[in-house]
Amino acid sequence: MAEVREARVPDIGNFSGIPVIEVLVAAGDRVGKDQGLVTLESDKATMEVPAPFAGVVRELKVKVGDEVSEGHVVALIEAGDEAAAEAPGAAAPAQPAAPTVQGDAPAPGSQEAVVSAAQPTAEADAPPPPAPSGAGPRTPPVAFDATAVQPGTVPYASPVVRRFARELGVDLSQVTGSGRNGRISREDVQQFVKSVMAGGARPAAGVGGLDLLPWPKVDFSKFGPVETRPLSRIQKISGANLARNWAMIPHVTQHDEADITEMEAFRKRLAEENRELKLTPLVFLIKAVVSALKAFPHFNASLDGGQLVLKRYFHVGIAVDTPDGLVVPVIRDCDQKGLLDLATELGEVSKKARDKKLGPADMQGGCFSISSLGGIGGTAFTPIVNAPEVAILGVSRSSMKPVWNGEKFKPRLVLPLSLSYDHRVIDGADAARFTAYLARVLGDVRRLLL
Ligand code: CAO
Repeated sequence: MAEVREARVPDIGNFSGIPVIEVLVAAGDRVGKDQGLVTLESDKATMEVPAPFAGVVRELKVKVGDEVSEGHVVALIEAGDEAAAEAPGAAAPAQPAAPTVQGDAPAPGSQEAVVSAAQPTAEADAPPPPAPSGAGPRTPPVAFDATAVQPGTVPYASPVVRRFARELGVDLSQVTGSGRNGRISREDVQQFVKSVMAGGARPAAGVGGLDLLPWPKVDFSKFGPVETRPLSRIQKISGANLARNWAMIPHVTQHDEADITEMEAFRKRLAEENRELKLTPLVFLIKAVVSALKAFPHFNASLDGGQLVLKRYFHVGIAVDTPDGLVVPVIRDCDQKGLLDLATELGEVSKKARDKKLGPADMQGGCFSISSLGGIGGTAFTPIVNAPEVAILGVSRSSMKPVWNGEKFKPRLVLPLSLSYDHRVIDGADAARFTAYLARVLGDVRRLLL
């Protein structure tokens, strides 16, 4: 008989006492290395505990609702092929570690089930049973921007309560939960509806005291054929963050243009010499942003109550478009890295993001974000500040334009820049100075050496 070994919670950053919200396997299941065993969800991040080796699950040491920290034993696994061969279903191929997106449907293992299962109680609408083991490919250790998700942005309620709210057209984000950790019960929804119908209480004031009308409930099928698709888990979480940031930060967007004719010529030469790398304008933008953050330190800052925290490090978040939604991995210490290093790292994090392999640590600690749509098109847009940062640079597609040089029009390659900023921290004049500075540096990249 092969050796039985412990599968423990790995290093999960600064988290401890994280609830188990889903048990993904059962005793007797055969698991592949890195296959998810259980899902943990704090109020800031979701992660899976992977099997450290292949084998057969002999015993589960945790159940839904248990709280675990680094080093906690979650299962005993009989290691090795021999054990796997004995297990029922051994002929089936091992579940791959990184195939699906979690929570695309309101079914066990979905966002709805996951969120509600984080708050187990003795109520009738108790958490759903764990997802059946071996029921299809497992989620990769998908993780979200732990710094960006704030407690309370995703309403806590069971699937039954969610269904009930949907039937009544109630937006759960407007309901105040009376249960533990703000969990919303059926009674809370009923109470909410009563108060709205009575014309007294408006829908519960949301984050920051917003007093908004309920979301319009429309039966679109009355107007033509429709299809309903659930939002991905990443879309739900990033959507909650974007909504909060848009509602709470007084945004202004400053638009500018940079003449990158010479920069492009240099970039192309460099790309030719380094064909193994994908050297796009974005790496020059990262360097230019670092230079601008040094020149304008209050752009490298965060609001903390009545104080401004100024950062002395230069970690830049890059918005990456993935099939499941937007994620923002962070490239660290960009001030200490050259263009080629940044190109390598950008390629790595983009791939990791698209392969759903980013962990919480990959998305923490950003000072400033860049959202580049330059590879796609457009002339300007309004990026949303990635709180608690205070500014974000949007980049659109460069194009040749006639530029007046004082004597005649010359064809120049012009890059559109759109800087959104938190007007509580940054004044319009400084924003204009910041983008003018960026344009100057990008117009003559030798300035990056200064
Ligand atoms: N102008 C003209 N061409 C540009 C350009 C620009 N501003 N930026 C990039 N390009 C070119 C690149 O050079 C590349 O050309 P080649 O194929 O000839 O090499 C092509 O467009 C594709 O670039 P890319 O988008 O793959 O690479 P990137 O380094 O510019 O960006 C990444 C990487 C991960 C940021 C990008 O792929 C991405 O996901 N962008 C979307 C971000 C997003 O969704 N933002 C919106 C968030 S809401 O605020």
